[in-house]
Amino acid sequence: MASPAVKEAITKAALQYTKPQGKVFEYGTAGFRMKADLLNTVIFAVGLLASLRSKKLSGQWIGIMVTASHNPAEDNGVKLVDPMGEMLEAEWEAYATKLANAPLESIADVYDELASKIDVKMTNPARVVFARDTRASGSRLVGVLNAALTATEVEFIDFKYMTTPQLHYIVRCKNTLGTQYEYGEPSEQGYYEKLATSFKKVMRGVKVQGSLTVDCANGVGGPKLRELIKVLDTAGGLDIKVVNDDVINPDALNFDCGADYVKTKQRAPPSSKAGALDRCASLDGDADRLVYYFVDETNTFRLLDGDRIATLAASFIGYLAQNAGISQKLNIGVIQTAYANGASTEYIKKVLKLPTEYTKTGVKHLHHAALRYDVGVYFEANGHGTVTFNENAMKVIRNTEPQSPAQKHALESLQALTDLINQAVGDALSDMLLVEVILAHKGWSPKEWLGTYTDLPSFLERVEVDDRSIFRTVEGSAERELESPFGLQEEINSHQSQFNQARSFVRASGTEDAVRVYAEAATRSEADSLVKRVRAAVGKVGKPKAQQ
Ligand code: G16
Repeated sequence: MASPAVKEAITKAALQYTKPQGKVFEYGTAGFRMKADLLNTVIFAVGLLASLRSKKLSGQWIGIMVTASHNPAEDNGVKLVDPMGEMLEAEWEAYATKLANAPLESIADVYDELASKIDVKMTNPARVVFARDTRASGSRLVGVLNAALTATEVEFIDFKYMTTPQLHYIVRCKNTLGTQYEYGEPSEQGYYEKLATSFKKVMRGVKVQGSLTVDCANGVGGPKLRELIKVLDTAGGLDIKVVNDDVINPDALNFDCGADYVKTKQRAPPSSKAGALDRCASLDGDADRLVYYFVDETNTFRLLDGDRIATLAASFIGYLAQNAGISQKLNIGVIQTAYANGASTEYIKKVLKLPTEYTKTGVKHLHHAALRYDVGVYFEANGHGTVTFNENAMKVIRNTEPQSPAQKHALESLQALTDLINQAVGDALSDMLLVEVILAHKGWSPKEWLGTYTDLPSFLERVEVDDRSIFRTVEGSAERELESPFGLQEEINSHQSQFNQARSFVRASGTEDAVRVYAEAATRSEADSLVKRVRAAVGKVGKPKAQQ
């Protein structure tokens, strides 16, 4: 039971805020996300939940990130980070939802009821670290968070502006400090140094060719990338040109730039001045997503998305494991979602000869599936992902006695990769260094990378509907099949059957008030016709807002 004094403090603090009328909150794909002015009471509830979560885990540090990532500037959001830097345990999402919907007058009782239900020892300490992206609403929301953490007597540290993956890194470092799983120095500088040191190790003997232009979505990734560049200090010949790093104009965030823009529009940001074959990359607003691209000699835009990063990483790790003589001891798997281009899955199975699995959208789902492999490579097509190495993989890499200088080099490179990769969560800055390392080792330009397989033409559309909650997918279908609205899946199937190598699916977004429609097919015109037909079918049942 919470003490009467704490309950009183919670009620007093909560009543400073007003709950938006008639709004039902839900912990979605990546926490709570919506228009920033609706978020006060949700943030307050998240502060309370973090206190319970930390107490339940005997005072381990819990992270809270205030961000809406790829969403427009007027949105904001909040998500919780578990002790090893992973997303909040799924069962607790329901508790977050419950607290977020509790009336403010009785929120202290709901807090107390939850504490009993989850069997939290209330005398345990609670510790929280938090950070935010550069959105204008962030400072107000952090103020609300402060109020909730103070009322519940939580020890907390405000890390101010950070990328989402940096905060995940800090949480993992804090909880592993002084243990055999020590992950690094729990500071921003420690993060840069870990990346730079491992990058230098794995770049021994090779050099990056040409420069890399990085579009930072006018988000927190811009200033943080500049810090990383200082610490990297031209290691490996890396020459990064930072663009779209305006964090002063609040409306510039994710506007006509960033990874989501590039992936969904399949074009470079209009501001891009890159020439033919120039290597370019885009981050999203909180720097957890990364996509690469270039314009070829015929001025055609070429995208290298998350599927491409996954295949590149899996093939390189497989190659190093082979050279190190440990490939028989490591099972490597690749985790994708329904958005993965069919050609990438074929390539993974037939050329890389690796197992693949599909999960629902949301890195939290992919991460868990990845952990079932010694080396789990997971990326969403949108560029969000990483690689995990389990304890067995770490032991094999660390303890194998090299039989030749080549094996020694491969083992050392693998070891350095385990430090270069942010294993806690998808991290655009760490993923960018990983891609640069692999391209340098292979001596590839993005053109050779693109040449590994040919994507099926695809389209991803966003449709605004009256009520997206009616679009429910069949459990176990990895969101490839709808169970409701009734009849829509049959209609999608019938359109799909009329095109070659065609696939289409519909799912409700968990971060935006919209439904997503994906289609791919053998040719661009077939994919285009399919996406239009499915979009129209969604429109019929969902009554798009614009048509009301
Ligand atoms: C978040 C999640 C991703 C997910 C994306 C879109 O990304 O972390 O795993 O793919 O939302 O999800 P949905 O289609 O449900 O809106 P981010 O970069 O916005 O945090």
